[in-house]
Amino acid sequence: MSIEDFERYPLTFGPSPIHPLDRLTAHLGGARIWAKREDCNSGLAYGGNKTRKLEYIVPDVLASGADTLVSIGGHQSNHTRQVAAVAARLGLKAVLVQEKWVDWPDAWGDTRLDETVGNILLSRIMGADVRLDPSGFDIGIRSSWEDALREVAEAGGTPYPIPAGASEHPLGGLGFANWAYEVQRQEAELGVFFDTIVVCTVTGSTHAGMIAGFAGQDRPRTVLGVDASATLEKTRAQVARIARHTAELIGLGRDLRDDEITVLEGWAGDLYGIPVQSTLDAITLCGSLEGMIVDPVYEGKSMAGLVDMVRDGRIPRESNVLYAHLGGQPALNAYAGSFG
Ligand code: 1AC
Repeated sequence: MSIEDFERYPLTFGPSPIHPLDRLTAHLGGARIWAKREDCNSGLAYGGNKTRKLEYIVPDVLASGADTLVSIGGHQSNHTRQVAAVAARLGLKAVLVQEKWVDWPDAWGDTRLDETVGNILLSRIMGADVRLDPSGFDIGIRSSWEDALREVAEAGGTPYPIPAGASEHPLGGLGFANWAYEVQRQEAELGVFFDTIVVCTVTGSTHAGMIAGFAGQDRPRTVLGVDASATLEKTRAQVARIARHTAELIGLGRDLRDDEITVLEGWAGDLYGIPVQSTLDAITLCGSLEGMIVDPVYEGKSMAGLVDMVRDGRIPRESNVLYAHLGGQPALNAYAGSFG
């Protein structure tokens, strides 16, 4: 089997754009920085990394005869927003369990933003059945989600289970394994080789898929996953498991080495979803230098990691770095007070 053998239901515009970040590069005075933009990869509710994963899951949804996608995330989950969009596009229902993954009043002292604006607002607009749940953050399989699946079935529906971030779905790593091959084709067009990839990692399948996809290519490169879960060991274990599973699915033909799986600590802060000073600095740096918007939960943290690693030389000056923008911006609305 190879990635080409898997059916893909088109939800994206095609290859996501890659462009240089010249002013950020000049500001850091080091490696050449580029971005690959999953935040503008689709017309479905602003797209994002999960839209790519869902391209490989939708054929299984359609084959299953399901009428309801059942998924889970935090109140500001980008994943559940993209599930809601895909359900709307397919004419299916969506039941979304939205847990209280972030227990933090916005700087204005108001937690209600978290459950009303940004991603959750978009999911409601798209007609999803949004179910708030008081449980806190955890990247594992959740009983609230299993309850929702049972309730849909008991009500006569046919549920299709999509776990958090689509990560623990058996096909969840394929979207970003394919991304790795897409990067290789774009490199040939652009005449550049990205020796270093920087990506945010939490539930793991975006990062894991990339690892599996790049592992099958001739030229070695470094894939740096920047942890934003603040539950480092769980994320490390999940990335490794999904990367190995995906590598097997796409016929890599060898086991992944441990040194191909890198999850870095240092920019998550103490808790998932809570921006720290380096996150806020990275957000305003990208906004003011490049007009590129990154978010406080995911991309602000991976960008903070990139900035530090270029500055301190962990990413060498002669590197070509590809920053994976995964598209978390809608959550920014819930953090408005941080920028007031
Ligand atoms: C955590 C999966 C995740 C989301 O958006 O819900 N990235």
